[in-house]
Amino acid sequence: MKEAIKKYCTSLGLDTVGFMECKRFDELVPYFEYRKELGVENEFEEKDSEKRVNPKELMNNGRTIISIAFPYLYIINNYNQIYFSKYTYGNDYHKVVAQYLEKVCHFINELGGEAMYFVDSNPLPERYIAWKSGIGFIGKNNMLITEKYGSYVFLGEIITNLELEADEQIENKCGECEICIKACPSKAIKQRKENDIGYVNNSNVCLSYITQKKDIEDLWFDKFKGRMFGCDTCQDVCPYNKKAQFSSIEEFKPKLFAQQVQLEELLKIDNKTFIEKYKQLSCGWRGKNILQRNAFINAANLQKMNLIDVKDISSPYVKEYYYRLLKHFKL
Ligand code: B12
Repeated sequence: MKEAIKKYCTSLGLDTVGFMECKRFDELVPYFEYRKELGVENEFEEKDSEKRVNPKELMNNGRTIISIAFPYLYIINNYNQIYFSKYTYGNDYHKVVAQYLEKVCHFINELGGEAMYFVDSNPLPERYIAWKSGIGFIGKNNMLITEKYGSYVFLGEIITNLELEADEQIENKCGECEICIKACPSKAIKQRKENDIGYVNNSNVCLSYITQKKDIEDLWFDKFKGRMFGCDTCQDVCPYNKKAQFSSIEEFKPKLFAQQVQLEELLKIDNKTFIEKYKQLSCGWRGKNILQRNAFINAANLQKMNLIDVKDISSPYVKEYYYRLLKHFKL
């Protein structure tokens, strides 16, 4: 049955699939507590630590977890002054991955098994599961890095009550390389110290988080450096991504307005434009105001605040950033 499931996934264009036993991750408990002590836990992380380490909380008769990688790379370099991160060029991965996983679940049902699927906004430690399922290793930048597609993959999981043979995990291949640590603009990636349990990167200063965070301090205004949403720096510099293969998942094909940022449209964005265009992207879940704010911050960095007419700003939240930016950049 394992081979039948892998063959079916391959027929969907998913050729990076791994299997692990569905069990409680006791080894993660001290790790998550250690991160809590260090204050590097992020507001977007699951709060219920038992749910994080015990997949049986999600499916109590679960016997196997299947981890599937969804490659999304279509364009390597984006030389525009203002740019979205690669993972938000195409259709929202939460929806796309869910559609594929649903098909695999139906296939497992036909084999007589029960199956539940998960992608992103769930308590499962997806990268850890992917590592333990043998589809890649976890780099110093905390990214799950696959052989074929590098780290430019989304992850999705299926828990099933079928007992399927587990795969071998792949050991870390970073060695002495510290390119991502040096390249991270906000020093969010930490050297692993002797007594560190696992990586303790501080995602609270990760620029990907800052572009998604509701309330940010002025000190971040100069650090956006063209980032509209998300950050790819630690991935773009990773040697394992130099030979990353392009995706063939049609739904992740870049949309022109995401590939080439329409600054004036984003500065004056209204609900209609947001719902028709940007809500369809992986950044859509964070809402219109965060996108408009980020457009303001990038316009200010490029001395293009003249493109903004304060009368067009309907949101008090965005208007507050408008005046903070004028003051911060002495405009
Ligand atoms: C919250 C979150 C964020 C937050 C916080 C990230 C963070 N703290 O890691 C923010 C907004 C910053 C973020 C950013 C991004 N995210 Co995000 N995010 C998540 C989410 C929802 C939870 C992650 C989490 O719990 N992190 C807590 C840490 C501790 O867990 P972890 O990152 O999995 O780290 C594991 C390893 O360190 C591992 N480990 C490694 N070595 C060792 C050794 C030992 C002994 C032990 C015990 C453990 C251990 O254990 C950890 C636990 O799993 C996951 C989905 C999920 N449910 O997992 C997506 C997810 C991790 N994000 C994803 C993506 C694509 C991104 C971005 C690349 C988007 C972008 N371009 O901006 C960036 C990458 C930033 C980075 N370098 O991490 C993908 C990653 C895919 C991949 N190839 O790795 C995921 C899996 C979503 C998905 N379904 O595809 N994200």
